Amino acid sequence: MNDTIAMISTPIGSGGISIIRVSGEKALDFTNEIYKGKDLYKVATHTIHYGHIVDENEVIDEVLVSVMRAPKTYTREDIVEISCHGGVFVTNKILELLLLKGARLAEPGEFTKRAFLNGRIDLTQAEAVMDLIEAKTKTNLKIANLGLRGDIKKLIDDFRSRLLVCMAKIEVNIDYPEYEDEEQITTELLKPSMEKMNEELQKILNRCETSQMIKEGIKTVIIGKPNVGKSSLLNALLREEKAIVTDIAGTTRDIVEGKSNIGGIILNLIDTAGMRDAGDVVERIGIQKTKEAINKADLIILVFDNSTTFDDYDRKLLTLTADKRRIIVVNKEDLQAKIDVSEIKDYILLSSFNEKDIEKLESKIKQECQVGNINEMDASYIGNARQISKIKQAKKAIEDSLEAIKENMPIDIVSIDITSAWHYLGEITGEETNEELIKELFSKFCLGK
Ligand SMILES: Nc1nc2c(ncn2[C@@H]2O[C@H](COP(=O)(O)OP(=O)(O)OP(=O)(O)O)[C@@H](O)[C@H]2O)c(=O)[nH]1
Ligand SMILES: [Mg+2]
Repeated sequence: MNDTIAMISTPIGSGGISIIRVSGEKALDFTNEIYKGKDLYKVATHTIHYGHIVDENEVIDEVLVSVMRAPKTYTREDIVEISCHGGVFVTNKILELLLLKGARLAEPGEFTKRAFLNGRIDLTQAEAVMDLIEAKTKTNLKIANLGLRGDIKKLIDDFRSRLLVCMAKIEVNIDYPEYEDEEQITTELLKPSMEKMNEELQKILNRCETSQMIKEGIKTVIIGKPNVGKSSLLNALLREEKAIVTDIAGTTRDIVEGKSNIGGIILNLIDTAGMRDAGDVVERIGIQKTKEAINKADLIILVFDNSTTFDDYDRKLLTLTADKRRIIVVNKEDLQAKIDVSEIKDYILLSSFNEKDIEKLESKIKQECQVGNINEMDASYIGNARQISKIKQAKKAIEDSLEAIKENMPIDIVSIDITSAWHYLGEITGEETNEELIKELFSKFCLGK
């Protein structure tokens, strides 16, 4: 790991400035060789210097160079950042000069990987870096920042140290078996702590659906028979005329998608073809797609029309979505009511033309998906699939230990389960890790990060 890496850290394209980042033992050497200005070895750390990048004697660009000496840097190694003019050619040229001097092109995420390998951050913080870059809403941003601050690490470390206390108790018991009944006493002592941890992990897992919705957005599918106003509702939620709206039944024939941000949460909206007995092939395919969309949805908005009678199609849709998280909308409130709502339990009556109604629908969506108040969200809203799967494994091991205690198993059997729970949680923070995982995880990062 001792080689020095270099990469362009800003997006490739024309812009005000581009930044080329160099990290490693020779970061200052390589930069000094292509930089005309102060000797970078003689400047104070964390300072910025004006000068020129030169190729032999030819000036390539006028730049600002930031010098950050180890260990207080992103990677804990010496880092130099060259801010040059934001042209594709000039940026590449500077990178090329650094490579010619002996720097190696950094792999995606390699700077962050070094931060991890050098012990500045743990894996949850590294993953939070990526979440922060990808954040599309203030909720995403808030949760990513909690991760970056180390709150997930703290949460997991706390579980691990509690498990360690249990493991130590067992160790003592195994080392001093001469005390009679000691084994029985020890397992009974362990039980309450293991039960408590089991409950707490369950709480985190209960939230993970919500957390993933916060992270990925709420996959919301609008369904209803033809002409009830599904596309009108989609357009209203998107504040954009995305789908075609006409008074002809069967207007939407293919899936129409759009994204909207409702106060910090992304709605991934899908408008579908009106469900009814399929007339032609195109419509049949549309309906098939609708069924698939329903299966994958986090939330269904089922639309009925206030101005028509409640019929068998409506009834069918009510049954089809009975087990899904759904909101029932009775649309076209402004028209004369013909619908009989006796079969519908919980619904909202609205008009897709009314902005206030749309805002009400948005609050209802947040309430239904329990993503209401972002101020209440803390690091236990773990939305990372890798971390969740490890929590599930750890919880399973804790359940097994409780089972073993219940069955009066020997204490070393109980110990095996507790130790594996401790290992699984260690994989979340990266204290327990393997080469493959690290490689896979950082390869998803963007270049130059
Ligand atoms: N009066 C009134 N008309 C509405 C309202 N919402 C939609 N409409 C009208 O209802 C008709 C059908 O609307 P669409 O949004 O195309 O309905 P749809 O459910 O997408 O229909 P298909 O794509 O054919 O399944 C259009 O003429 C809309 O202008 C409403 O709240 N009030
Ligand atoms: Mg439509």
